Amino acid sequence: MIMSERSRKFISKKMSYALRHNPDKYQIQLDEYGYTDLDTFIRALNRVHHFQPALTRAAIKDVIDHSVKQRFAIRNNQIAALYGHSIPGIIKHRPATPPAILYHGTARRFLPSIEKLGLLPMQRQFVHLSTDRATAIQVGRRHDHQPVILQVDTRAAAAAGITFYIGNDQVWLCDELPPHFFKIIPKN
Ligand code: HQG
Repeated sequence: MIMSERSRKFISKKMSYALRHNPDKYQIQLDEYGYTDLDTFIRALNRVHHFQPALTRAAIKDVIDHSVKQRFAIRNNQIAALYGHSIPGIIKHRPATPPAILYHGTARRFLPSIEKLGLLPMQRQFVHLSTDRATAIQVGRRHDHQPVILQVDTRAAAAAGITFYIGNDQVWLCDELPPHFFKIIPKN
């Protein structure tokens, strides 16, 4: 099967939308960890979007395998988005001890609010953090061509009772993070 990068991106966006933001539109149910039956999911995507040729398991796997970001997981014939959710019921993630330092890339225009209120989940269920600076810069560039990089002291935050959760190898999640647990650092 040969699929263009454009097709993969289109399918990936629909997958993210269904699994992170609007499962109701697809009439799929997510379990407490965000998983849903893979065949039902594929049928639902085909029903809503009329993919031509119809979406198959192989196509979904192709999309996942060709992505730099590990957005989805498949296990026991079920699929989930690993982070990014905005649906009302909180999706559970595995609590774990993160690396001592994590990063968050954001826009210059958000700084006054972030410095005052801390990092908030905003439209999503959790604050998203990156394991390395380069990834944080990429994340921040989605909001500002000259993003600001924040360095998070996860040990201090954990000692203060903040729980961190694993999204994937590069993405960590947490609830709101008060300003004294992070500082602005240079981009290189
Ligand atoms: C900012 C993408 C004002 C926050 C990425 C961010 C990531 C505040 C924006 C994942 C604030 C929310 C998530 C406050 C936080 N006042 N602004 N108090 N606290 N913010 O997109 O972290 O490609 O919801 O700094 O790679 O940018 O979709 O979160 O700039 O992993 O797979 O509010 O989404 O992955 O923006 O990105 P977002 P994010 P995908």
